[in-house]
Amino acid sequence: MKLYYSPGAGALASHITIRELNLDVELIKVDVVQEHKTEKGEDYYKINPKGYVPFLWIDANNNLSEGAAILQYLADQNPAGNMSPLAGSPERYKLQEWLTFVGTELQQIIGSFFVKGHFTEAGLAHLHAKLQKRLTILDSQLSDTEFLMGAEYTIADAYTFAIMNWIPAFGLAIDISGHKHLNAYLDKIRSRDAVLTAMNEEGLLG
Ligand SMILES: N[C@@H](CCC(=O)N[C@@H](CS)C(=O)NCC(=O)O)C(=O)O
Repeated sequence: MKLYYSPGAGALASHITIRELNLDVELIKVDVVQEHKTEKGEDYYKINPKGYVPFLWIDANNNLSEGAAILQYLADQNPAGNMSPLAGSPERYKLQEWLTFVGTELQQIIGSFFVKGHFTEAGLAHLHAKLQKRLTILDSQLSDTEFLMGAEYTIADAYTFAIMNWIPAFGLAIDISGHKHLNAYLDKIRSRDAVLTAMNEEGLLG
């Protein structure tokens, strides 16, 4: 298998999961900001016509794009690693609810701050207010449970961390100081060995 990623992108969640589960996956860095080429100079659009990361090449006949799908595929490669409830279980649907929340709410709203110059002042204020509501949902969940799904650390946590990490990594002007449970949770995830390994491999530790 090969994971196409870009340093600090949402693909960090897949990278973390690979390290958590000791999966044998080759990592291939892609420039998705300017050239859309791999580090070997291949045209990335020929590999993944969508042009974005993450992208998982499984074999000559199978591949996956979209972070939430890739994360579930990776977790299912090592069920003993407990990063996802088993497919078909009621808990799996709850996990999918969280993955969808992270992908469509957190990732999309926080991603908008990369192009904040395109918004009016009122538009930006609306985005900030909307994001704070989403962060309150997370904070409230984490006041009751250690991780999003309860006591077990899952791919939904790796995904949340990867997206929330955009704020410090890219210096986004988003204040999360009012969400103490969320902050403690992110600190706990940041100190995991697999997370530090993946971040180090992406050159994110300075
Ligand atoms: N829907 C995709 C979105 C992935 C995405 O937006 N990736 C960004 C980096 S975080 C990217 O590669 N952007 C480059 C581009 O859109 O060309 C997912 O959830 O995986």
